[in-house]
Amino acid sequence: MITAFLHGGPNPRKITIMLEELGWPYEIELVDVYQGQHLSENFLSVNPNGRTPALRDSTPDGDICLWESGAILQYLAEKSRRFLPETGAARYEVLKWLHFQLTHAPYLGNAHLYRLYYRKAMPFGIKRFTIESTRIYQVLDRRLGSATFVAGEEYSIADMAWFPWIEYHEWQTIPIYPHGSSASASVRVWRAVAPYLGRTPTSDRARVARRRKN
Ligand SMILES: N[C@@H](CCC(=O)N[C@@H](CS)C(=O)NCC(=O)O)C(=O)O
Repeated sequence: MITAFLHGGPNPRKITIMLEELGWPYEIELVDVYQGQHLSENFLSVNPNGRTPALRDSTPDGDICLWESGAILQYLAEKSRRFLPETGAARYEVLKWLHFQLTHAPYLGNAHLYRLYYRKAMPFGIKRFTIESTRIYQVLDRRLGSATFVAGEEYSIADMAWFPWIEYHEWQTIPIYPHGSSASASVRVWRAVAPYLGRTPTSDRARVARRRKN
């Protein structure tokens, strides 16, 4: 049985998207970061870095314990042999775009975190991370202008990593309007990101909420 240690942020959501895509049974252990549960001895024995997500897979050969969303996505993809090609250029295309997300998530996160909680104290931080976030969206927008999904023509774990982050685009004050919308000319129009958001999964939230109740 798989146990996923989660709370409501974008990194844990990568894992619920993957588990829901796979349709595998799993249990959720809610780690309430607002109550400090991620710093409890109990959770630190699962993830010494005290962050969610984490995952335990109890297999006949023993427990496999993982943390870091990218490592968890790769593990589940390799175990299921889905959403990550096993060899060749296509595999490295996925890993490249996955690692780009993992290493650049803090820019996006800081753009909204500083804005939400440190608006007065961190004007330079807000400016820097918003500029960086805008640049990251430009990279994605160019890529999605020539590919259906982030890593090419196949939906992959790279999309599962990007999607829950760019869903927060409004928090980063980066509006996304479809091409031809009535957004004013002064507003950036992300022609390729907007339709992409419509192509990626949105249904895991409802399914996960149902699972929590049962
Ligand atoms: N690099 C980690 C980041 C994990 C992370 O920062 N998770 C957030 C939730 S989205 C968290 O646990 N935050 C608790 C805190 O900052 O105290 C990953 O990709 O798994």
